[in-house]
Amino acid sequence: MPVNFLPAERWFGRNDPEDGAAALRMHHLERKDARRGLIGFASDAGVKRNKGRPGARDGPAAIRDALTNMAVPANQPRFTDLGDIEVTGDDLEDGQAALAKQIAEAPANIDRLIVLGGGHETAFGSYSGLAKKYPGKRIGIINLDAHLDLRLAGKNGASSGTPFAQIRALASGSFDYLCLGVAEESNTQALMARAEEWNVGIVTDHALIADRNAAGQQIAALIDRNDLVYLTIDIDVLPHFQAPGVSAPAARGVPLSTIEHLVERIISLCDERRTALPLADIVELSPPHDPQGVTAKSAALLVRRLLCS
Ligand SMILES: [Mn+2]
Repeated sequence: MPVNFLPAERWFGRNDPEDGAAALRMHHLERKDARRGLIGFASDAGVKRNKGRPGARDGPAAIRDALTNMAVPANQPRFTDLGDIEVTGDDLEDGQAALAKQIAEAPANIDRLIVLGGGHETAFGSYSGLAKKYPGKRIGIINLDAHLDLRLAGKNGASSGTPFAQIRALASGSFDYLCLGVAEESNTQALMARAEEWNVGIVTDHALIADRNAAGQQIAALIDRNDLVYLTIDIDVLPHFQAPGVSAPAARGVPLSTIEHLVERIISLCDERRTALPLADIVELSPPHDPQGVTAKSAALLVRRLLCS
């Protein structure tokens, strides 16, 4: 079977009963019928087609491992682990379709689902599922990424570099895309010109390093003009010392504290303006290139923030 569905394994981790009932860690929150959900997309197909170094397939397991023992803040919602979609070969399109189906058919009580990638090809499955689940709703996309990922599918087909061009084709007239953390040297002039032609909002890594609120107005405007926000985080937006384990490490990058601030701002602005944030994903973690587990920990911090708010 080229695309497999792997049911969730039991969560386990450290227990500190001597510290009392409030000594909760993330693994204590996992149960059925919760408000928050996790699903993995264990795929290397998109990164391989994009000529990157493989390893993203092991991302979901590594993020769960890094998350399990993190401490839980007060009054936290529970979460449900929905298991993994596993793409074993080059069956990217079938894998994306399977992910979209799981998202569209996720239990109705889940108000926010976090997808653990996989390469950035995860995003096409994520968006497709969200669009299927909420037909007719205006979906605004916020991508935290060094790369625009707006390349056109060439003879090798879709990849981890093409998801937002594919999403635009699917969304036809309603494509609304804001990319935060764009690195000048990581995007050709062809992509920058395409972004301009397609009205893509861009805030560069330099702008966010100089002022962590540099994207504030663009984020607020996108949230105001849409019914739903889909947040996608490419962990290669971080500097190499906070995310060495990615297909393409960044020499500069936007610091984790700034990315955490952006995620927090997006969550709280969505709450304030009553725009839903039903779906987020975190992609491009490559555990074979992450011997110290730093990248997995950076990713898990962001997942925790999305689950615990
Ligand atoms: Mn990307």
